[in-house]
Formats: sequence, C-alpha cells, structure tokens
Amino acid sequence: MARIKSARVILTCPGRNFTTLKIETEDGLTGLGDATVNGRELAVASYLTDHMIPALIGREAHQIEDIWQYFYRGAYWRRGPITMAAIAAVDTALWDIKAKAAGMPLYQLLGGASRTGVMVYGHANGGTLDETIAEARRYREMGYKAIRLQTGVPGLASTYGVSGDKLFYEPADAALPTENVWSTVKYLPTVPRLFEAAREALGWDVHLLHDVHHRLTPIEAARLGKDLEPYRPFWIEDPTPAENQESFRLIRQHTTTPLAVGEVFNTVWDCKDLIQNQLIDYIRTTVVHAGGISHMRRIAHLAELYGVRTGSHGATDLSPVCMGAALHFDLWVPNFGVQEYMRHTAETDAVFPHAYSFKDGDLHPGEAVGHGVEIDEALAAQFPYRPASLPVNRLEDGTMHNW
Ligand code: CS2
Ligand code: MG
Repeated sequence: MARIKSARVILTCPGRNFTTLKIETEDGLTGLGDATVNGRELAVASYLTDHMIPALIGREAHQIEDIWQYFYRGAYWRRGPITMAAIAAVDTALWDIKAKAAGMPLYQLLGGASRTGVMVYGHANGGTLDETIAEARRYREMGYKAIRLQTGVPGLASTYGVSGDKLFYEPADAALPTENVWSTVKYLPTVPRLFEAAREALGWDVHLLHDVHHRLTPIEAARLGKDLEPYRPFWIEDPTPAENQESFRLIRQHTTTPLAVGEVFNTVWDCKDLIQNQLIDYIRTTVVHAGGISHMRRIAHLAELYGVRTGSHGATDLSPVCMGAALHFDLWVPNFGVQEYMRHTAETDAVFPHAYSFKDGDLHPGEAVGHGVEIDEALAAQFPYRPASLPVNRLEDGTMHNW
C-alpha cells in the first residue's frame, strides 16, 4: 500500500518554462510527471493545484487506472489540452512510483524491451537551402539515422522550424505572441528543392522528414506529397489541420508519401477515425499531452490494429521528464516508428538529471528504476517562471492563418 501523502507543482524556467508535478507517498517514494503545455504552463499548474491535487491526496498510488478514470470521467468538462496534460502528469508520476516500488526501469514494468534502442530524429534547419544541407550533414556525422529538414522560404522573414539555436528550438519567443507572416505560394516550391538537394548530399541511407506545421489545405498537402514522392520522405507531418480528420482522405487519394499527425491531440478520440480508416501512417501523440503512459498505450494498441506506428513529438518544450517516460514507452511499444529528439539546454539538463543517453542515432532510457528522470528543486528555484507565448501567423494580406 502506498497512500499519496503530497503532490505539488514545480514551475521553473531553465531556458524555457516547464510545469512539473511531484507526488510523494507515505512510504517515501516520489514520482515526477511533465505537465508542460507551451504558452499555457500556468493554466495546467492551476488545474493541478486547484482542481486535482485536493482530490488526489490520500488515494492509493498503485491504483493508476482508477485514478486516471476518476480524473477523466469525473471531469464533466472532459478532454482538451489543459485537462489531459494535468491527467498525464499524475499518470506519469504514478507509473514512475510503481516502477520504483517494483525496483525496475519503467519499460520492464510495461512489458520489457521490444528493441535494442529508440531511433530518434534530429532537426536540421537553416535560413537557406545550403545552410540546411550543411546542418543535415552535421546531424549525419553525429550519427543520426533520421533527420528533419526545415529551411527558410525566400521572400518570407521567418518560417516554422528555422531557429538561431541549432540543437534546440524554442518558438515561444515573447510574453505576447509575435506575428509571423506566411505564404503558401512561396513555401510550396521550396520543399521539393530541399529534398532533392538533401538526397543529392546525403544519399538514400538516411530517413528524411518534414513538418508542414498545419499550414496547407488538403489539396495543397496532396500536391506537396506528390512532389516529394521521388525523394521518398519518411513522412510529412501535420500537412493540414486535423480537426477535420476526413480531410486526410483527400490527401491519401493523391499521394503515397507517409503522413504523420497528432502532437496537438490529447485523447484517442482526436485520432480514432484517422487510425481506423488508415488515413495516416504515424501517430505523434505524446506522454505529456495525451493523458500519460496509460492513455498512450490505448492509442498505440488501436494504432497497431491498423498498421499505424508511433512517432511521438519530442520538442524542446516537452521536458526531460516527458522524454524519459516517452523512451520507456518507445522501448516497449510493439508498433514503434520513431521518436523526435530536440535537445534541451544545458541548464534544463542540469535541473532535470536523467538516465537516458544518445548513441549511434538511438536514445536509450537507461536502467535506473522508474522513468529515470529527477528534478533538482534547489536549482529549479533559481529559474523563475517567465511569461512566454507561441507566435501567431498571418497571410501577407493580414488574414489569420495557422501557426
Ligand atoms: C513542432 C514543435 O517539433 C515539432 O514537430 O511541431 O516544435 C511545435 O511547434 C512546438 O512543440 C510548439 O510548442
Ligand atoms: Mg510538429
């Protein structure tokens, strides 16, 4: 028996804001869960502190499923990014505790390793095509087997995924949203040119990916998919906004380029139709945004029935706690595809000491008990929360668009 004695939210900003939940049981075990929603860190902190933790204290920490159901079905206003990140944090912390109580790494508790390592993809980006290809070569030299390519668009001052820092990417760049400008007409021709140059420079023994970041209409996404077919992308991601899951059918009718979606999804209901109709090839839901380990397993099991593989989001704004838990999930899950790996700053890694490590293009969660990530609370306190918002996007004529 391990009654929950305390639970509290730790806000810290070691280079960027993170919301972390720490749960402690009466027998002295502690567990951590990531609750970070980029630009909405305080909302999740409040949902946990004001609406969940009071009902969590005193519960049996080992009853992970019952606690998950209590906070999901018990919330009349259910689902959504804030609610599901808060539930995810509790779920992840409880799995951390249960694995520690069992004296084993979390992946063993889930069912053991299904592979020797977790293939990850890094982010090669640059203001110009040449800069991006040079970055891609650098990632190849670091041993990456999969590389995401994002390049500047001639005529646009900025675009998604092109950053000053090359190993990590933080788009929440101001207290109030900065306004970016977008042009699909200018963007569409750049990606085939980028992939042609990348295949020329890197050859075919490397997976190449691209994130469209929700910015095309379905028929424009179909056009891009067709244009990229000669270069065999591993996937194009978020080709069109996925509120209308049916719109992926139109893309599917025109191209065999693999499709990935789901980093903004927070429950299986957001992707059930996409998976059951085989409209996608990779599901990108994450431990922190999609209800934790417990719900990610449900999504993965549904996906497995339809040949859809996991490809979890792993941006800098998902904390090392999420990355650590995700890697245990990735090592176990039978229908694994790839794990995104945007590195964290040195100060973030210092605040969140972790057991996972990178080698030859793979991450491995390590053999520490639990998910293998801790928090240095004294150091975390030295980085107070700082308001930061994601940008917004407008077309050149001022029309609001998707960022
Ligand atoms: C992106 C993210 O990594 C990705 O695939 O979509 O960088 C996303 O823009 C950020 O996580 C938003 O906070
Ligand atoms: Mg993305």
